[in-house]
Amino acid sequence: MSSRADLGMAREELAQARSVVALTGAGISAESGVPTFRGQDGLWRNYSATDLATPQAFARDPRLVWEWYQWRRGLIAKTTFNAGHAALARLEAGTTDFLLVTQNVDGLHRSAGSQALIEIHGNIWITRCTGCGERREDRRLDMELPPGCQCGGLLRPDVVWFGEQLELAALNRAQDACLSCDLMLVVGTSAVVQPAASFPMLAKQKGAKIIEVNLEGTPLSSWADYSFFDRASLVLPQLILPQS
Ligand code: BJW
Ligand code: ZN
Repeated sequence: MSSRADLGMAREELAQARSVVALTGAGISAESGVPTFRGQDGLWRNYSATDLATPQAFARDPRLVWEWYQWRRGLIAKTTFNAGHAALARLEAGTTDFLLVTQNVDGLHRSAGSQALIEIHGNIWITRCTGCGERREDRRLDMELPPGCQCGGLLRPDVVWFGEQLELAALNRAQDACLSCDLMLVVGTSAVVQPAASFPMLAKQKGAKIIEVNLEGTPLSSWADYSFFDRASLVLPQLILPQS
């Protein structure tokens, strides 16, 4: 566990780094009111991942899967970005080469102003037609379920479920950035879902420094250069100071 003195050192490393990748997970949005997946109040406590977040579940019962997504969309619609998201948007503005790789589908990083952003598990506000493949932003909370496309196909949320491939271009861009960065910030992820869970090790093997921010220990904590075990909305603003 890193100390207050480490906070100053980590801040300095971040300020000096030329190329930075930030990898975020559900924990950064938890303080905005978006439920996480694992842990005490996580979604998988009350819902089964295999019943809801797999292509098989959608094929079996698209209405059930959509009801769960509409409930989550309703929750997310009421939230706004927090000081953790805002700090990462600031970091982008002040870093020569920056990429934010998020596993989150809530869109809060973009609302906070992040632009160099890859949403590797997709976005809950975009639908994709299982027939013609068309993607479009769709923020409706009151449509009949499951929604259909003009082509007659069924719409699905444009997110990546277990057993599905991540979009190759996004995956390659994220992995390339991990292989060439000087420093990686890993925030609010349990680091158990592949392939994102292996990104920090890719960076570490190429010599990057790893700074972790999480409420609790993760598989990364034993080899990260710094681990700060506190809320992302408290730690990130201390690591990434406002530009003077
Ligand atoms: C705070 C905080 C605060 C809280 N401040 N911190 C290799 C080995 C074994 C298995 C596999 C493998 N390769 C692939 C697999 C299978 C699978 C996988 O990884 N399974 C593991 C569970 C074992 N992966 C896949 O299927 C992926 N596809 C793939 O790899 O394709 C190729 C392939 C397929 C099949 C076999 C082999 C290869 C796709 C993964 C898609 C994940 N999808 C989901 C749902 C997205 C849509 C939706 O939102 O509905 O993505 S699952 C869910 O988990 C979601 C998240 O993005 C993802 C990660 O979760 P995250 O963000 O880490 O959240 P939590 O809740 O786990 O953690 C929150 C953390 O925050 C905690 O640590 C807290 O302490 C912390 N925290 N408050 C700071 N205030
Ligand atoms: Zn269609």
